[in-house]
Amino acid sequence: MALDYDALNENVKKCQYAVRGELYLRASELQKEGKKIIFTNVGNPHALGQKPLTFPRQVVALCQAPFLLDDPNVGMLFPADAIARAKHYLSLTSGGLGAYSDSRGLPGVRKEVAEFIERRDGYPSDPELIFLTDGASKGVMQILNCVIRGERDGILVPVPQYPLYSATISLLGGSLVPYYLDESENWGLDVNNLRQSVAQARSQGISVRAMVIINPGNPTGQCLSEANLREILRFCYNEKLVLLGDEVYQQNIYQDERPFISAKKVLMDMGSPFSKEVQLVSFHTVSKGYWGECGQRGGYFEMTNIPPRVVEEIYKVASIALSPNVSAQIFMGLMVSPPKPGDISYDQFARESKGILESLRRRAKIMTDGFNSCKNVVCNFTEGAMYSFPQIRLPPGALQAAKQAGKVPDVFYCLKLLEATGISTVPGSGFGQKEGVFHLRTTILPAEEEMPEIMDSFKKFNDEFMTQYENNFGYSRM
Ligand code: DCS
Repeated sequence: MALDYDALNENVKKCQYAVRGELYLRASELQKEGKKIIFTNVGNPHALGQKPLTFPRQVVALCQAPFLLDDPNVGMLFPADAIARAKHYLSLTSGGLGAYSDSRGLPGVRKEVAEFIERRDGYPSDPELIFLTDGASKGVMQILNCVIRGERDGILVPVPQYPLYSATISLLGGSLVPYYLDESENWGLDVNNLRQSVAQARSQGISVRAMVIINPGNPTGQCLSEANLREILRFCYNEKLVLLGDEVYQQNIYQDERPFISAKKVLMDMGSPFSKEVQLVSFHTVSKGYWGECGQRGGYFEMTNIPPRVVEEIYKVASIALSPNVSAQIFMGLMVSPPKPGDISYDQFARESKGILESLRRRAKIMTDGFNSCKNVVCNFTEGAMYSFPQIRLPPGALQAAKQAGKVPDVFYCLKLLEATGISTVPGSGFGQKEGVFHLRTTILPAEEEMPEIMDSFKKFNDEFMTQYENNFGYSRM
């Protein structure tokens, strides 16, 4: 039978997604047995206690329950600007939140996204080239689906990378072409590495078609500089690659030296011929930033220099799924046009969002400092995004013990950490890392007041683990 395991599509079996892999499954088991688990494996802020922003929830609540708008007491429960916004969004739909929208999303919301991009970058943006999606994931999958024709089509992906990319490329039967980020350069991207990766892939008969950048990085947390983005775009121009710019963490910046700058802005700044020719698709989401509305599943992508006939084809494919979530589209509309100074809800909105971002900034530092105080652990500062990705230098005794247990060394370490402390992380092998080098990923999302205790418990476990397995034969290499 087609759904017997042996008969399954091999690409489905090959595909791996570490964020919900072995560690997550074991953590869920332990939780069922009554152990307290700190889930730092997924960048899911509300699951770790982050409160939703008030204004967007008020607006969407009214859109979900439009009969409240007819209630004479509505003004006692909801501020006037939330009521006005709810009416505005309902007027953009054809039948409220229970009706499908256009498969590209509501035209009115796509216009708001285009206006946001124009304000952000200082260049025009066309709503016709913006598609709303169920989270950024669906957008990435739609575009990769259009790019990958078979196993000889290669996609350049950073290593370490977020496994959405490796998993989708496997699922679609394409080839992942890795380029390594340099840990000793704060996970910087060296264009010479890119050239080598492309040359090597070509020598194996792979035609490299697209390049992924994650800026700010997941799991690595680095922010790309403008100069680096320019080099990347020039490289894509020379090599005729579509650039997929994953910019879902653009609001999550924790340092001032390298603010977020979009690939679209850098491309437009470069002028002709680059700005007219380099093909770029940029992704964004409501799951990250200070919104963290992961469960709503809202996202968009913007296409630059993609021919109209191709846009039509992508529209056709999007149409097969009928419509992105309509309530999530409204979240996206609100994210790109939040309350403005002078609006009734502005002060509260600004206070809430600033509170979340400032706390994330402090948590990023507590985590990095905590990791760097541990024996045999080194960690680059989280410049942006939501993760910390420390390198764990495992002593030979630990490598041996892992081998005996039939586990990859970093999986072995993370399982021991989970059993000892309840901290659920993702082993670095799930994101890709250089041979013989080990990491783990945690989010920086646990509540700030719990952070010192979590880091103390990590340090106690780690330092004991290192002492237990240490011997005189050296370490896994840097
Ligand atoms: N791109 C990157 C780089 C991500 O980290 C994520 C989610 C996505 C896209 C997709 O997000 P949405 O589909 O929700 O818009 N990050 C996962 C992670 O690493 N932990 O949690 C989710």
